[in-house]
Amino acid sequence: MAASSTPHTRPAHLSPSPAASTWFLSILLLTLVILPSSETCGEPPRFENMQPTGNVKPSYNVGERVNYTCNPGYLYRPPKPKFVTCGQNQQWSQITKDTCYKKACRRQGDIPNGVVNLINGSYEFGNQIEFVCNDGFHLIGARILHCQLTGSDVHWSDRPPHCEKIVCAPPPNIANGTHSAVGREVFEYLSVVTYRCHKASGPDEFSLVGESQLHCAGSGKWSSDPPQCKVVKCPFPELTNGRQTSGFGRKFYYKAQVTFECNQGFYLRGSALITCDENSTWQPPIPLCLKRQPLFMAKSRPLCTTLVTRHTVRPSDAIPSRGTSRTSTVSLNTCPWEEPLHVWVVLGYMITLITVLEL
Ligand SMILES: *[C@@H]1O[C@H](CO)[C@@H](O)[C@H](O)[C@H]1NC(C)=O
Ligand SMILES: *[C@@H]1O[C@H](CO)[C@@H](O)[C@H](O)[C@H]1NC(C)=O
Ligand SMILES: *[C@@H]1O[C@H](CO)[C@@H](O)[C@H](O)[C@H]1NC(C)=O
Ligand SMILES: CC(=O)N[C@H]1CO[C@H](CO)[C@@H](O)[C@@H]1O
Repeated sequence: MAASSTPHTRPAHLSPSPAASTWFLSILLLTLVILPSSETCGEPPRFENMQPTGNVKPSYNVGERVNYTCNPGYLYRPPKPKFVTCGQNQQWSQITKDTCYKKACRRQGDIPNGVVNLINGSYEFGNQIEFVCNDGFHLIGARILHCQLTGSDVHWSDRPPHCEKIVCAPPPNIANGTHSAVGREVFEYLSVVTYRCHKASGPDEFSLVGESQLHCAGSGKWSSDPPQCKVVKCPFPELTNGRQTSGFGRKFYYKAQVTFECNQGFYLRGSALITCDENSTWQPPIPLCLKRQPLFMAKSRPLCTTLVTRHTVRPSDAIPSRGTSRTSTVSLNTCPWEEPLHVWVVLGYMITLITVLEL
């Protein structure tokens, strides 16, 4: 050990004197001759996949051989040496870790109606494989298998799964409605049923609330819950100081939409568009028309008003839900200073023109 750690290059501070060099070399030679442990190798190299066989000594003589044993899960690949020899140069002979290679689990092919994917590219232990069923089939069992070590051998973590054809049980029946496939027992993957509501016996129709179409999806489940058939009727949408602008009708069933507008001098708080929801309430709620409050004009110029003439053309009252009423508005402001700027510009131009003509 002492010899092998002696530096090969002489320290810089000794080089100027030839006498010192000679003395140093003598000591070195003497050391090599006296110490028998100089011709040895240290411990043999270690690897994650193989170990030196038997007990490891701290040092080995030149020519001594150390055999290797593959770790559990690894197998010896013959052409390469499975041992190291301590050489004259106190170095172990070459050995690489691919002397022992990973064992592989049994090859696993595709399964009926499904395929296998090699997640890590091979069947070696530590790796995984994944099963995927073809469209219209669903997997029963373990989707992923691990190639794992059991004792000194490797095995798959589970049995391969199987792919089962997707079928659905008949879709549920609903109150006051029916579906398009009553009486059928088995539904293939992706088959569709359509629900509809019965004709109501009372004055109000049933509305279909929810999805009208369901399809047989993966794992044999229907794509959604069945719809409901129920009477949905929102109250008449009344708006004080405002009026309805669209969605006229006598009855407001599920999803009916109405729009509003406030009268002149009022502003809308809330949504101008409301929809009748499944619980027979307007969403968002009916808005409010609130009086405009001009902050500084109200008191200083009480004389300013807008004269408004309105003509409303209503569609035929017999079919109120068809068409919309039209309103034409003519407004005249009593305060000229509230007129838009272009009026003043035209006025100024005319005054200038008259003045120029008189000159
Ligand atoms: C190494 O293995 C060889 C052949 O398998 C055998 O002859 C030899 O005795 C073994 N050496 C040691 C040190 O175990
Ligand atoms: C195999 O691949 C999976 C997914 O990429 C990864 O999580 C896992 O660590 C890999 N296993 C090995 C042994 O490389
Ligand atoms: C209707 O009422 C039910 C039960 O009170 C509630 O769960 C649902 O969210 C309501 N629907 C809407 C659109 O508000
Ligand atoms: C509005 C409503 O739910 N109507 C009828 C629906 O069907 C059930 C029974 O199937 C009746 O009890 C309801 O009156």
